Amino acid sequence: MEFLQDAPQLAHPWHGDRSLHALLDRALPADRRAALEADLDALGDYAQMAWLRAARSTRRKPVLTQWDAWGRRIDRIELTTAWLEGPQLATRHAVLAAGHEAHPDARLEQFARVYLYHLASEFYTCPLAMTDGAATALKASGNAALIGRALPHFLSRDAATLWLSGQWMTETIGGSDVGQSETVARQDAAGQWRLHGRKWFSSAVVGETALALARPEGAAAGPGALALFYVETMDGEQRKPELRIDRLKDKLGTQELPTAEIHLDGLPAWPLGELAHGVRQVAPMLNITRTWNAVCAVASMARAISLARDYAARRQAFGRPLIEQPLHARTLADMQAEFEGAFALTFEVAHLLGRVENDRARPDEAALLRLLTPLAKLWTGKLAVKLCSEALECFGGAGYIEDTGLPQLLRDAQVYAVWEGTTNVLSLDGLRALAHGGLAALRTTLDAWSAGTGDASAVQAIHAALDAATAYFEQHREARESLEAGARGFALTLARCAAAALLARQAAWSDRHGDPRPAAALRRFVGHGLDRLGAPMDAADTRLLLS
Ligand code: MFK
Repeated sequence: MEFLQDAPQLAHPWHGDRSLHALLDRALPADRRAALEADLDALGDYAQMAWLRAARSTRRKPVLTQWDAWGRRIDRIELTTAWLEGPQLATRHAVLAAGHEAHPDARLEQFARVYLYHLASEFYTCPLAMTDGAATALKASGNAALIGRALPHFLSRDAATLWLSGQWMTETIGGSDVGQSETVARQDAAGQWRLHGRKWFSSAVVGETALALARPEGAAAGPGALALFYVETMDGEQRKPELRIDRLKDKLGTQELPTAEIHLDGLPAWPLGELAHGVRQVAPMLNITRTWNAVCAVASMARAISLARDYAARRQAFGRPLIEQPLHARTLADMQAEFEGAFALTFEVAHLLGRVENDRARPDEAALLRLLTPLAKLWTGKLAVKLCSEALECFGGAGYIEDTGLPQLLRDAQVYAVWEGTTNVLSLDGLRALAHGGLAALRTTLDAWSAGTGDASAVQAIHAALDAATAYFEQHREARESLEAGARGFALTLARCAAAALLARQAAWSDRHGDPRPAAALRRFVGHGLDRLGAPMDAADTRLLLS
């Protein structure tokens, strides 16, 4: 009988996740922690079922049918099974609604659900993220009519009344630089605003609503003159004729997600607030979707590590299981330590968000949240690609074979660095956030987070890296070009400092509860180095290297 290798088995994503258990045990009051259990159990069950189902099924993509047999424009999109199950799952387990409960722990509890649901949902979390962002932007706008109309649908706990929102920003002329948008808003004879233009990356075009940037007719050029509008896409069961889906994108990953190019041909629209400063008005949405992005990126890392670990115990090479091979074990341990750091930072952002939204944060914590949100997004976006790539390698050639389900992890992970602002755009946003006092807030908070640890060398490393980052900022703050040129290394250094301090806090708590593993993660994470500033490079060398 020929040798047959066992496939990797997916451990229950909730029962088997010690990081999530330790976090929730530490951070939540006992009654709220207990109340969460049923949803996390069910979402973990669903995730395990979805992994097994995917292994037995032919992979499908959404299909756009633009015309019916009689020539009527229909733009119907057929969705995958997980997407059809999405409204039920999301509402039954309050994946959106839980985050908007009036409680400082609401966001942490919500994002624990998101983390478990994300991969099984086949990125149905994308429209959920945008809907969450739209709910948050609507609340921030104070537009009572739109809040009354849309919010009950966005936060519905009943699949029959759930509405999803898109986020229509990107155009052919501008992805990062949305200020160049060409979509125009015109008022018709009755005073109704209508949108005319083309949106080039409409993620998850299935939503009943969207928030869209457009330039009111006659307004000046540039970002400040853009306005933010709310639109509805459906007339009952029919898509509105003023919205045309030109085609679905053919993407590297996230293939179950119907990302579309669309034309707006007079689609009725309602401004959220003033008819200008649309970027400022959409910013609350961006910060929410960026938090989802980070949580989903760590979910991909957790999945990749879980499968690679399981496989390392099953696969024998050179006379023993891979996990007993010192170099392979070390590789996995390195991945685990980086994951734990990213996990700690991401869920701290989620927790802080809930405290800030519920007026339970100190003033400097609002500044801290503003800074840590882009840092978490940009770091986890890159790290997910790195760890998923490393995980595929842990399977040798099998990791390169489609029907193991492994390559999809890597292809999907690439989106986290691109969505919602690239790494460089987010690095620049980190600089923008410093205007609100984020650096001082970070310094004070890092000390508080790491105060209880017995790991003096970790504390020393955190201080040294933060001092180096602060010195870099002080040295370049008046020289915008060189400050921006080093913004990525600066942002990554701050992210790693924050993650190390958070690991120190978790390690101190876990030590008291008899678990020495987070302390080992802290040592290893710090051992990888916190300072990512890199050697300075002058602009002349940059030009030479590009010439
Ligand atoms: C599973 C996970 C799912 C995740 C969801 C997936 C959905 C994916 C769909 C997409 O990817 S949609 C495309 C997303 N596109 C972007 O994220 C755009 C990236 N570009 C940027 O973020 C640029 O930095 C930006 C568009 C914001 C630059 O625009 P501007 O107008 O040149 O910015 P400016 O003038 O610096 O800022 C305008 C105002 O917004 C300022 O406020 P004031 O007017 O009061 O001075 C800024 O402070 C404010 N602002 C900008 N970013 C902010 C912010 N405020 C708070 N938070 C921020 N992040």
